[in-house]
Amino acid sequence: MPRVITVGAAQLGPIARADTRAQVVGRMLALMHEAKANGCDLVVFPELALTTFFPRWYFERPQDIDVFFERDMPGPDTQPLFDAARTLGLGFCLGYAELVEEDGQEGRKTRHFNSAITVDKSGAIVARYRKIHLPGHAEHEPWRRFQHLEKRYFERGNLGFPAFRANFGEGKAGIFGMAICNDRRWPETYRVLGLQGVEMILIGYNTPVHNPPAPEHDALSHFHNQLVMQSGAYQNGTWVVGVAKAGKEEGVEQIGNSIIVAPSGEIVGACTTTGDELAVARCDLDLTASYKNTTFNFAHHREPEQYRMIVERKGAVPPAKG
Ligand code: CDT
Repeated sequence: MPRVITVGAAQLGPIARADTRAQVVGRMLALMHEAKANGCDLVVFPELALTTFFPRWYFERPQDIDVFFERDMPGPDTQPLFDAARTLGLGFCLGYAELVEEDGQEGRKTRHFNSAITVDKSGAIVARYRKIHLPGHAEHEPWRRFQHLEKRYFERGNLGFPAFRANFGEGKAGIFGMAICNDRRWPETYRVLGLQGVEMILIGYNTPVHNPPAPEHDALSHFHNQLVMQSGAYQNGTWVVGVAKAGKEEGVEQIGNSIIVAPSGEIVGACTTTGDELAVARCDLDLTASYKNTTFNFAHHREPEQYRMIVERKGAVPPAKG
């Protein structure tokens, strides 16, 4: 019997800075109900889904930053998502800003991560990921029309790219992985998960149309979005679900273009607006096999020893002789 997981890409339109968590969670619950009505087993929400994309502003005071972070997951505002998972029998993947209080040798330490969790149909958190490729800059750069201060507000993720087994019902178990936004542009993300046999990668993102250091890329933002996820899927024989926070948010235009990509690299589901929208696709996890067992049979065709020789040379091309 094929292992078919029906997935909903639960794109969110803009979230204003003044919007409350309860308002946003209300919108997410509406998408979860729509997903259930469409037969979904799993819905994927965007990166930093509970708030506006706050790294676009420069803040100095910790209290101005920490309001965007969750100390508990679930907390009082997010508990309804977990309750809905249980009552609807619907898993979800959620991106959010995670604040962790740790007791270390030097006393209490507050840590900030750009994180995602996967929750199963019983409402249990089955996996956690913390964003590794943090884009942007750490200092205020007033020349930009808007900031991208992820390197200021987040620590680099410390959990690696772990693939995990999850079960979304009878005949709906598989190997999953998560990545967040800028991670999707890096082949290493997919390959590290691919080497663990991943069958479906869940990715949320917030991507402005305008890239201040390279405005010449703006017109290619949708093309690049699709290019990286389609090639990541094909080259690793995996499903990829990419979900945007879209539309004009606090004056900044963000791409939508949420897509569900098959292991063939083909797009099989897509959002067509820049608002709250659900795109649904039936994803047969067993379709991964014909790629993993043939063209991308890693055990048979990869040449890690050859790659290592180049890495040890640090990738630099030796100077020309003579
Ligand atoms: N949130 C996030 O990671 N955004 C980045 C913007 C980089 S500008 C090309 C992204 O890779 O989409």
